[in-house]
Amino acid sequence: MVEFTLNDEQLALRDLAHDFAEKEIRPVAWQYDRDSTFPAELIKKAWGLGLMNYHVPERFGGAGIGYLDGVVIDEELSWGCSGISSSIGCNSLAVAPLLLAGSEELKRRYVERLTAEPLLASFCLTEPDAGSDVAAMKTRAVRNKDKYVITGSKCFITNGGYATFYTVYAKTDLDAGHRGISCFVVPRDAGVIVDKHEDKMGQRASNTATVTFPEVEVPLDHRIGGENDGFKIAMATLDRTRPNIAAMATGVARAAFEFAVQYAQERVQFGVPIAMHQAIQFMIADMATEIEAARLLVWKSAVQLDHGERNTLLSSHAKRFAGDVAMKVATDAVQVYGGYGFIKDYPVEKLMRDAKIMQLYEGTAQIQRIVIARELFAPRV
Ligand code: COS
Repeated sequence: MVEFTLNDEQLALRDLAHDFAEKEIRPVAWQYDRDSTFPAELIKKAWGLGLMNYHVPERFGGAGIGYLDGVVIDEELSWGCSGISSSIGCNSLAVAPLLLAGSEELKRRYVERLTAEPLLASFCLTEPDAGSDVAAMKTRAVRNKDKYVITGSKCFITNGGYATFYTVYAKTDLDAGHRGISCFVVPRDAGVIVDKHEDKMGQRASNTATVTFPEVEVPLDHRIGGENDGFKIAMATLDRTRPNIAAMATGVARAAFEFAVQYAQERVQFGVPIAMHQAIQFMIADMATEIEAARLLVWKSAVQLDHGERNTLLSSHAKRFAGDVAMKVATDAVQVYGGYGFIKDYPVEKLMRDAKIMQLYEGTAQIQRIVIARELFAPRV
């Protein structure tokens, strides 16, 4: 049977996340965007409520909730503000490789720290010359007796400036392309340098940094999974986290849609609220349909994970579609506001800027189409 309804626990999680978004995130979201304020206090509160690290199994101090539960939370938090929600949600991306392939000892030592204290971790994959083309990375990890020496630089790292540890991808075999990458956990105090805080178009409350590893040494047991298994660990991680980005995109779209509906009922032109004009109605109708469709893909891609199935195709469907929907709906919301939509005093201008990243991070809309086409023409099992 196909179920499109949430159970009581999921409804309670949704209410908890919505309440937090409405009462804690929304009141500061536009100010934090303007000032590019990192939401440290909100992160602590979200941690206290269990809205962070929620997939971490109970034996490591987490709630161990499912993937559908997670995307329901993320849509609500991003309805509040996707910059703040990126900051709150980033730990899930950082620990996914550890949960997937890390040793019990590494999980105890690192994952458990995040559930014991409101600390942050970051996922370090992207480099200046290796964004979509992961295998082109230059960061390398050289084995030296009982240590790996990691040298290189990673860019666009969410929470990079505030992380206590990093999950880092580096070449362990320079000649083996994607088969020569390994994944490591690197504590910040091993000598990691945070170089730069990016001044971004949107999601300005989130911290995006360059993180450099100048011959940073980690013990051999800090490798996550087998040597040279890193590329597959990265891909499997993204399969698990792209539904969350798609959920966040749906939350941004829903926020823009709600503002547009409200404004269309208040704004009078030609003697009637503009909601009475068919041109506006059609835009609003399309927004509503697209948001519903995005959410269905998000839920389906998450439920597939809850069933223990590989979700590469659905994860990319959801990420591609919901990202494009967020951009279109937010742009149309600005259109409904007319000239006022272009002014920072009105809420939709921020949402349009925030929406853009949904088509970029965790794999661009074009990369998602590549994944979809490959899965269709040559499905992997
Ligand atoms: N799960 C497990 N393994 C996977 C996988 C997945 N989802 N996708 C690919 N693989 C495996 C393949 O099976 C292949 O294995 P073999 O070595 O046994 O042949 C290997 O990984 C290489 O796959 P592929 O040939 O598809 O690799 P490409 O270098 O062509 O890269 C893309 C594929 C472009 C899809 C990948 O590099 C990608 O997703 N890039 C975007 C990265 C990204 O999202 N960056 C954002 C920053 S992270 S926040």
